[in-house]
Amino acid sequence: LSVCPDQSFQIAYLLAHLQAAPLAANDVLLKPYLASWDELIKFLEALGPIVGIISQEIESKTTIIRDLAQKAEEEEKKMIERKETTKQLAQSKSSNYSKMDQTLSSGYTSVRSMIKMELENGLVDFQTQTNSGCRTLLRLHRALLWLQNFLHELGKDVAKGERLRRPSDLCKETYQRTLARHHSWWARKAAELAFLAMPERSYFYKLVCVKTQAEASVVLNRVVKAIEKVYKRNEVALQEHDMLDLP
Ligand code: 1PW
Repeated sequence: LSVCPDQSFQIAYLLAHLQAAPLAANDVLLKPYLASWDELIKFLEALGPIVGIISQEIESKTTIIRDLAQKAEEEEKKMIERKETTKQLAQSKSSNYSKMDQTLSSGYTSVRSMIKMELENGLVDFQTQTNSGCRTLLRLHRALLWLQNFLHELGKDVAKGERLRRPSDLCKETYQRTLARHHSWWARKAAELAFLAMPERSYFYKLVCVKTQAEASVVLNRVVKAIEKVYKRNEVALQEHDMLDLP
């Protein structure tokens, strides 16, 4: 995939971040996951001002998780500094400092380490709404299913003579069968406005640097496959911890 000139969104970067996200057999690294979202947000922003406003809501979710990660990192630094002082005072090597390091470090590295750390520290509320990383990830996770479905539909090629469907219709249908059920009446109205403002197919071709539907199919299907892999892993991780309905 080549870099497309004169635009912010780069499908090559999106694919690279998505492919960097899977960790080991069943985990997802948060940094590339959030970087994938940065790129997806650029994609949405390129679709016009109304969709742009809606994507700010998604962006705020990525900010919440990044802020949590940053705070955790600062806490960790402070702890290590404190330990250093205690160490100097005690002047002894025989302690469990290294054990503390392990429990503290990098809770927000991956989806599973975040779930584990937040659960262990009682940060996940199953009854009322909080800004835990887990419930915030769930919002992104649900939105990713919509994007996966939308891009999949957009990437479908048709037989000769058949007509390609309008992106705004595809967007509307995929939204209604995925994300809409999780949204309030107001959010659904906002989404409906965005469907009306959706550009034509040729505009999407430009965004992903292709000229024909056949080329678009190839590119979009690579992205959809990469999204699918990440999505499935997160679905399993959240489901294993009963986190698919976090308020
Ligand atoms: C391009 C056409 C847009 C249709 C798809 C919509 C994209 C998803 C973002 C919709 C945002 C609508 C307003 C707010 C919704 C929030 O309530 C919701 N956030 C998300 C990202 O789904 C849930 O977050 P909350 O309220 O539980 O913190």
